[in-house]
Amino acid sequence: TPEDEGDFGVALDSRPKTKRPPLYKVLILNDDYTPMEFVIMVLERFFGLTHQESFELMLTVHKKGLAVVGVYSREIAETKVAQVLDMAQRHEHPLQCTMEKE
Ligand code: TYC
Repeated sequence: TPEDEGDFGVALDSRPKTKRPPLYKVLILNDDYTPMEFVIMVLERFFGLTHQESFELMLTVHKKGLAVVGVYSREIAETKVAQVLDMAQRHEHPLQCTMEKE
């Protein structure tokens, strides 16, 4: 252990281990075909944003190419990505959504 072993290699480090699980950013990517209203609806439905917040974030993605739409544990992030991709596929829109470790 990092400290307090003395000459004996005995673990005397009493600091609690507080390692937290990694968080993942969920990102939405711009494309030329997905309707703006569809992106707004997806952000409202799956990311708990208001219509106003969703409108502004959609415009950020439209102008900048991508944006982080939320930060979650791995399992929740995977679910959000799957929900977005499934909804996009079912409406035949090319909207892309991915996740990235923080
Ligand atoms: N660029 C799209 C359009 O002009 C709108 C759009 C915004 C698409 C955000 C995807 O993640 C996106 N219809």
